[in-house]
Amino acid sequence: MTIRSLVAAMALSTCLVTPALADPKIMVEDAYARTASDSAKSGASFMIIQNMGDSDDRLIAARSDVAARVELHTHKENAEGLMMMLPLEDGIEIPAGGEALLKRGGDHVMMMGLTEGLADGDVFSLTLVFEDAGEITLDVAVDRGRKASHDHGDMKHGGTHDGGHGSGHDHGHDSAHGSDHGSGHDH
Ligand SMILES: [Cu+2]
Repeated sequence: MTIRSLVAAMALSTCLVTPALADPKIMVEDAYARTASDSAKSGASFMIIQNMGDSDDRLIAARSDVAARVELHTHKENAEGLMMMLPLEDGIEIPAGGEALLKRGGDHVMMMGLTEGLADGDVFSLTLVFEDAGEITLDVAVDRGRKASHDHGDMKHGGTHDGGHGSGHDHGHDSAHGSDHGSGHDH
């Protein structure tokens, strides 16, 4: 992987991937993708989709420039006990005030017919289409080092997110506003 894509991947992993909306209904957190190899023809994306609104929503489609086709898949055990992937015709529901967890071995966004392949650390743009919230485009980094289980009860992860976000906002706003207004008015 290149230095540039590594830096991009690191930056992505430390911040929320959200659209620039004033009051987003849907927030996508912790998105990452996997491919079996740099030249693999397919890959999958995983993430946590949170519904901050008071009505249910549904992920109904997805697309990306890096893939000929993007489908919503899940894994199911067949009669022989093998795990099979199959398309979710009705999409993925995200209940009001709840979340949908897209993880390995479960629901996922399947990218098929990768045009140039995706190497570890590559970042690509993925557009999610929601029934109610409309389209949300996010950057997803390929991360083959990610462990299989996507445990939401990870205290360390949640703690750094909340702490960094809260204090950063408050300080930035107060000082910037105060000095700008003061000097502007006097002159
Ligand atoms: Cu799949």
